Amino acid sequence: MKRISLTQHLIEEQRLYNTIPASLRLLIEVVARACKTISHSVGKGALGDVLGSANSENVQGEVQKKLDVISNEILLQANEWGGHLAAMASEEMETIHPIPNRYPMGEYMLLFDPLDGSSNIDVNVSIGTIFSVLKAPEGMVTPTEKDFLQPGTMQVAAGYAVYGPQTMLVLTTGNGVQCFTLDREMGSWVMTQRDIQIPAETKEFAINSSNARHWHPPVKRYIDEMLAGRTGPRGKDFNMRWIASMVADVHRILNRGGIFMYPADLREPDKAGKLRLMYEANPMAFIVEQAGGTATNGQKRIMEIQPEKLHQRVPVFLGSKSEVERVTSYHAA
Ligand code: AHM
Ligand code: MG
Repeated sequence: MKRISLTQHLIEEQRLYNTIPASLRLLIEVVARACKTISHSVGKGALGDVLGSANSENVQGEVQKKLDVISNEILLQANEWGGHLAAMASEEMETIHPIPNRYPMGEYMLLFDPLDGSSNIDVNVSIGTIFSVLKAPEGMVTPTEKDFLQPGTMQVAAGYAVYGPQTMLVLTTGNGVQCFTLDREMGSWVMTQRDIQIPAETKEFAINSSNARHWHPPVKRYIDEMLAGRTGPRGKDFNMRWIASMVADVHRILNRGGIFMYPADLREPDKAGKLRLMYEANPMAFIVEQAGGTATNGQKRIMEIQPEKLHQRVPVFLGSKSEVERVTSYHAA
């Protein structure tokens, strides 16, 4: 098989669609390189003394793991000096990170969840990095949080790396979704799937059902109907998977279909679910839509939500089109 590297793919996509100028290519390559470094650290585990808690909390009040902090630092350092970015924002930092003024300022803004699925770090289960790329608003001089508050439809690129049995990078720049596998010996990203399409029909769902007693009626109805199986209203049996790493759950859905849900629930009415809009839901929604799937918050397209805060949360329903449409329609009923 002819090996197509990430760089070759980005150059070819630019030639075909004119969507990846050199500075965006540099940005994607730098993020991909940082993901290689994170993958290396993750792979060392106890041997690299990277497991366990960092004895600190992030802005969401969650205990940070050592690898959360290490991954955040790797992404910040890799992306500071290239001249392609104006600012960065991360799940692990309360405020935005403008590019230090010793470096030239670029036209893009990068958001990331440096290591998603933190609860899985210490138990050797797949985890990942999620990122989203926006353009700095016209005329911006000093970046502020407000400049980041653009709906997901404004993303120019989004992707994730999954650190599993293989390390993979899944990427979209608005022309379909490609997957690259890290060749660990060569240290290079090699394209292993082109134009991934999520199967429209599915028999698999992913939700943390330990929260079932707190669900709102539309979610409860949707899940109950699936659990009723062949003799229930859906007329077929469903299977359930929950990895507790969104990256790994979404990766499975991209490959064999399914629906992923993290709804808001009755526990804290003011808290819109668990996942964050800007660096978890939006990039995943962009990827899922580019792969022929759908992503909503139960009411509307996630990518059309106007963000009000950097760390805002959002209910998430994403994956195979027919299932996401069904559970969304239950919310309107
Ligand atoms: P994190 O960003 O702190 O790791 O939290 C996000 C993760 C998702 O990857 C995953 O889908 C979800 O939290 C799992 O939540 P739960 O602990 O309810 O199973
Ligand atoms: Mg996270």
